[in-house]
Amino acid sequence: MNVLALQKQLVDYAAQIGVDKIGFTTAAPFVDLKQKLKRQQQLNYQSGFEESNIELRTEPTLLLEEAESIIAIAIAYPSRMEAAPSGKKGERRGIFCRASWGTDYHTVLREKLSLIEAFLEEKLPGVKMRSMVDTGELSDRAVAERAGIGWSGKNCSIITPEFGSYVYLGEMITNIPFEPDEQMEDQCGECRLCIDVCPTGAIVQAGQLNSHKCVAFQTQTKGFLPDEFREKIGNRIYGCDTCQTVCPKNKGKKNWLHEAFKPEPELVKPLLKPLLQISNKEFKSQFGYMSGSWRGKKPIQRNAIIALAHFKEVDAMPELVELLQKDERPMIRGTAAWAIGKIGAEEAENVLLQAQQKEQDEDVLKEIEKGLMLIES
Ligand code: B12
Ligand code: SF4
Ligand code: SF4
Repeated sequence: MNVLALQKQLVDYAAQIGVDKIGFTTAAPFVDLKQKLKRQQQLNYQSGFEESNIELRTEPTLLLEEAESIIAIAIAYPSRMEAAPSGKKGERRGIFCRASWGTDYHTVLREKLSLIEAFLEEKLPGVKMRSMVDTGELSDRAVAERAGIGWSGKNCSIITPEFGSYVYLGEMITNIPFEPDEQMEDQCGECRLCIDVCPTGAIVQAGQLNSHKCVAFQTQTKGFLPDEFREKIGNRIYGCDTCQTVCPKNKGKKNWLHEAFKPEPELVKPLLKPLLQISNKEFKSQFGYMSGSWRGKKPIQRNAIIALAHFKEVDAMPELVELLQKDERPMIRGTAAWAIGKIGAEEAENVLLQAQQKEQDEDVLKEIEKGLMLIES
């Protein structure tokens, strides 16, 4: 079959199955990215969530021997929700970032890529394909950039003229020599809003992130949240959208296109207090379908405690005291101790002094100490 004709049919088919944007690039090595990744590794700016083998990340033929091209797909996700509940005293709420609204995007994009695989298999039996979304070796952004899906913004995101940066990315390496698309021109221009508003200064320079400083990364770690981020995280309990919400290229992009990503307001802006006592089973059944649940309930609970401290939510004292006295996890006891000190309610000092007598864990004792110092200050 004529490759150009097949490419045209594929573009039409992708639109039919709800792929918002499709682009094509060659399977040539990602030479610039290789250098960037090496530099990021040297500087210890990598998050640790990405594939660590730089060769695999930048040489598609190592992933599919006969690789000729890469098909890049983008699916838009909503930036606003209808009927967002607002928090108030006694009923404070946290927020999951937009990339966790609705059904886990890995599921949705993998489904689309499977449909494309079946389509190509039917047209060209025996075709070689390898698909990936987020957890694969390739850099989804570098592929999308080279396939003309969007430009690489100073906030690190791939920005499309149609949907802004609120797009998920995925790709498929194939042995079909599809015609590559043109890379898009940078459209950030002189703007640098994202760099200036980032709460932790994580964007070191245009397009370069120190992941360890990024709130989105910090909300996903499982240990104690380093002190320097406790004031910055606010009520974010998973991810961070600040460098996208300020972006002028996202203005007016509601992207209400896919039912699957429609957020459940009570889940993406959940009440914080009930999160402190949620069981594993309840967490899984309520939040398990969202991408933001991938690290389990522990980081979410830790962030919820910090968010309550951020609001100085005196009403949460009984729940926090219970965590400090009874929770089996030192990180949760310690974070609760810090939060109690930060809220500084009437009983805070006594509660912390009592806990100091009983506590055996050194890390928790340090947090109790910090809590006591916060009350004094
Ligand atoms: C690890 C990871 C993270 C880490 C590190 C992010 C980062 N910027 O590197 C953390 C946990 C912080 C993170 C956060 C987020 N992530 Co993330 N993440 C990834 C993952 C798994 C790998 C990214 C990676 O390799 N980074 C290393 C850097 C060096 O490479 P890169 O960003 O891929 O490539 C670009 C840079 O090199 C850039 N670049 C341009 N100029 C310059 C200059 C210099 C000096 C350097 C070093 C680089 C550079 O050009 C490349 C192409 O754009 C990808 C999925 C995947 N497999 O690719 C998703 C992915 C990048 N994440 C995604 C999303 C949605 C997010 C969040 C928005 C989620 C949220 N709301 O909290 C934030 C955004 C934070 C941010 N400002 O980047 C989407 C991005 C979609 C898009 N439109 O761009 C991806 C593609 C997942 C997906 N399949 O949809 N993420
Ligand atoms: S996601 Fe948040 S912390 Fe990370 S770079 Fe963007 S604004 Fe900064
Ligand atoms: S805020 Fe400005 S500089 Fe940052 S990504 Fe958007 S357009 Fe580019």
